[in-house]
Amino acid sequence: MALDETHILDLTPVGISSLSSVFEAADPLAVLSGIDRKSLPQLPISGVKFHAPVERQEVWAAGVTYKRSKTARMEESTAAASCYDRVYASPRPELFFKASPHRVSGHGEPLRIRTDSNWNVPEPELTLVLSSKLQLVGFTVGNDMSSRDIEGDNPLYLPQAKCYNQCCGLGPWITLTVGMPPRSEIGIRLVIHRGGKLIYDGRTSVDHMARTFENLISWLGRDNSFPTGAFLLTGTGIVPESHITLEQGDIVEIKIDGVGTLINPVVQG
Ligand code: DO4
Ligand code: MG
Repeated sequence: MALDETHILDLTPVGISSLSSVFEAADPLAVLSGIDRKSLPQLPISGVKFHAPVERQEVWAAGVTYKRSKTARMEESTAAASCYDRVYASPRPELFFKASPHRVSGHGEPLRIRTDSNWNVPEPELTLVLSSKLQLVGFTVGNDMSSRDIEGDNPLYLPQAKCYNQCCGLGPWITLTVGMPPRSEIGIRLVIHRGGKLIYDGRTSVDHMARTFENLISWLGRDNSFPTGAFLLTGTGIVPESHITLEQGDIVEIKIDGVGTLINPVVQG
């Protein structure tokens, strides 16, 4: 558990060694606030290796929830333009399976460019952390890595553009729902560095999302169960201009207000 910007607390001495033991509790906040922090070991963040904050949960994603995503997709695919246009305004959102836990990278771990793709971007997305009852227990930062040439070639290729090894970043940690600012104050920033230089800097606000969290969760839960909980990336509102594609060695930084900054190096598959 993060204590402040510089230290984390080791909760194992009080018997908390999994995320789900907190998230499946009737009141996750009560579990954490009932702990006597002074008695626990404090570790400097600089010496900690972060794993993705995912255990056995499935990772799903919503798409075309911001106007910028709709426009970018309509530009990348003439064949599918009307699909993107319609889904933005339809009652039923676009929801897709993004990753099983072994495909997810945590803070500092690499994210991959597919070997068979030449146009790849990060997608910075506020990510909902859901209990097995689909209760919204927290938020984290998500990176929905996407191969735009594969997705743009044919919408039926979407699962290949989205789901492969090291296709998803999550982390660095989870903020409980009570700790988040109101939606109108959650800014998202995406920065890409190449060879020590800034090559992209974009921002949006969750306030520009066309759907509510509750709407996305209710569609995800239709005739669908999540016995170990789920993560739901809520879609991107930042899409770099069409000439930008990720390269081996790029550093992708995503900052979401209320959570923190997820940083990943990019590797070429
Ligand atoms: O339909 C393509 C994917 C959309 C997406 O991932 C997004 O809008 O974030
Ligand atoms: Mg996305």
